[in-house]
Amino acid sequence: MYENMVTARYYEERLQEEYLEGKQPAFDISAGPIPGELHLAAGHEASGAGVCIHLRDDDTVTAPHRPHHIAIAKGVDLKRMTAEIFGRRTGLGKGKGGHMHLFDPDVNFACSGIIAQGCPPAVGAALAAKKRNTDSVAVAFLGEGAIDQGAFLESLNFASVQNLPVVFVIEDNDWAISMPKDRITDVQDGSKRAAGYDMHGIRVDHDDALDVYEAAEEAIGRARDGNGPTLVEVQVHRRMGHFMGDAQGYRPEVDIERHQARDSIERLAADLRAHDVSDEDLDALRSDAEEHVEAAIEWAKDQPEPDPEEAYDDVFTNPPDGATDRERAGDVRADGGDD
Ligand SMILES: Cc1ncc(C[n+]2csc(CCOP(=O)(O)OP(=O)(O)O)c2C)c(N)n1
Ligand SMILES: [Mg+2]
Repeated sequence: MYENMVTARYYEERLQEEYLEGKQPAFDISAGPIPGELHLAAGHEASGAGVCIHLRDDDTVTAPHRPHHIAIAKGVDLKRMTAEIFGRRTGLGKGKGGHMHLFDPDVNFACSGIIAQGCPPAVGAALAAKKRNTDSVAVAFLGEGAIDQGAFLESLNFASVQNLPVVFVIEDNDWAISMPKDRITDVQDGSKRAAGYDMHGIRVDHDDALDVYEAAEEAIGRARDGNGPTLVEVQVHRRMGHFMGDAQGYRPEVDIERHQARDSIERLAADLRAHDVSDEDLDALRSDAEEHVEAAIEWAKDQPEPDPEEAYDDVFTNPPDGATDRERAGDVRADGGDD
């Protein structure tokens, strides 16, 4: 878990540097090697690592718009993921999805920029696992800002009524962009929503990786043993802005300091030292992680850009009846639009 967490943290720090290149002095979101929005997850690491350590490649994970720590913990190929983030042709989605749309079928990982969108597909994967009589499970991660979305609430209901092997993990970082949690819901403990579906609910109220590990062990074990779904909420911390370029004018300085002071990585390091893991061992894990990240970034930046001729390839499936050959080939939009 420690190796995973330091990899994720260093990855975010390096992406932050790469992202800002070419976007200054006036912030230009479309410029630089990583064009578009970038949501970094520094401070969320305990949740991804503590949950995904219990998963196998054949288990499914869906993640939201802040996905990197979860993808890393699930074992997504770091080189191809990084190439995707840099918009390169050898990226996971041939450079067309970017950082919010990472799909790795080798380890059954997907994420989406639409909040709570990952819940129904995770429930679908769980239903498929049940019908196939396998013991694989699915986990849907979402933010606390998404817990009033219909997609989430309907997924809880369906998972419960069908007794599906799925776990929902709410990452509660107190904020949904600029909106504090207490302004969007009167139920501050999101895991309580489980009760309305006769489902197990657990809240880990601090982002201690070992406590997340234990909560996830119980939840994933229940799913794998055929005993149905669980809703887990983990308190995490948003150490950065909502996305890169967010000046956070809405956020009290004291709140930023509180989130930055709480570091689950330092906490796990202290736990490991208390169990006689040496500083040298921790340093070695950290430098291996840094090398791994640097190699992925170096590789990604060397990869070719996509060919504009291929812009529409793989974009449409199942063109509607009546689509022309040109539309089928993806040359123009099947609904007649030309943009
Ligand atoms: C269905 C939908 N509505 C609105 C948005 C715009 N949006 C992007 S992120 C976000 C807030 C997400 O907050 P939270 O779920 O707490 O995740 P966090 O960013 O804190 O990790 C919103 C409203 C969206 N992406 N999808
Ligand atoms: Mg949030």
